[in-house]
Amino acid sequence: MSSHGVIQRYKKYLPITARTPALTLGEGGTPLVRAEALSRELACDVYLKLEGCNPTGSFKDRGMVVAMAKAAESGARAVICASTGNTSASAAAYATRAGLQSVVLIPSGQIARGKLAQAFVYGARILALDGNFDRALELTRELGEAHNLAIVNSINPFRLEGQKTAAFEIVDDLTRAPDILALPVGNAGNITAYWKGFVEYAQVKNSALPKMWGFQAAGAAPLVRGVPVPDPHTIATAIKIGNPASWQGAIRARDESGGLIDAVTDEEIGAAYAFLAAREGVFCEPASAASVAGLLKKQREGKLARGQTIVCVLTGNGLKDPEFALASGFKVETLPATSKALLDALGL
Ligand code: AN7
Repeated sequence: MSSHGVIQRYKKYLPITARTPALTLGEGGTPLVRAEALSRELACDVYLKLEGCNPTGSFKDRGMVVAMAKAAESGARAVICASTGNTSASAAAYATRAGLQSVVLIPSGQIARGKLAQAFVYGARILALDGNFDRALELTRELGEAHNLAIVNSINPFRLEGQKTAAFEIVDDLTRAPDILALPVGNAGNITAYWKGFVEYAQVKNSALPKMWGFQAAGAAPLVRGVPVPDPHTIATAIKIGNPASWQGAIRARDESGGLIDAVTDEEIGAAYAFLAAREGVFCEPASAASVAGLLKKQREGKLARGQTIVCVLTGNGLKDPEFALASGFKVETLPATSKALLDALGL
């Protein structure tokens, strides 16, 4: 069966009209895989939502397809976004698909290479700023409003509408809501959208509501500190954000669900990233591993009860950031092309 994507599958829950183009690159329908090692480690039933399996390798595609379809429907000719990388890759792909030009503002030198490669190949106009993501988003708002460019950051409500479909899929796949949903938090659109999705589905399907557990990087944790961070820093460049646009949405998701938003250090993120690859066979990007780092931290603190059903959202594919993957001591052994050399190297 061909893949019809988020708009087709969840049309009745989305602001789709007869004039909205049936845009898709096959987004959504991502795997929910049981994490065997992590379940043992946490004495819980843990699942990984592999959002890196989306067409451009991140969760952004779900919201982007709806935002882009609505932009095309409204007659926009070009779209603009600020990005730590994944939004730009997704915007560039879906803009091309919709026949629109994309303009992406990125913090110079702070975007993982895979994401930059995507924006380039899909044909975005890439503008690298001498400034951070938060400044890029301010400029996006200014340009978008003044020059009739459709803004496709998550301040565009259609992004959150499409994004909420991930919550629907989790409830459909588990045949219930999890007890806890763990996810990384940057600009806070995703946590806001998941909560909206769980609440809407609870009304339709009578499903329960999970506790929302969001995790920020310790050097970029404005929601944990309660004030914007003017100069955020973390190895997880995707979530290097000091003043999240959906601040209130994140706080509401946390408080209405009885959840929490906490910080994890770069060391904890790196350890969770390595655990997922080496023990689960799942290669995600560093920011995504913040969700697992957070669960491991809560368990160490004695704040994770046994036996709960947990879904951990792995927001982006590990291939996005090959430099991070290879930075910790990767070395290739080059050998003569003989079976003897190979057997000697293996000690057989
Ligand atoms: C892999 O691409 O903000 O809290 O500009 O790429 O909804 O912002 C990316 C964010 C988590 C945080 N994981 O989600 C962007 C951008 C990955 C991400 C987040 C991002 P939000």
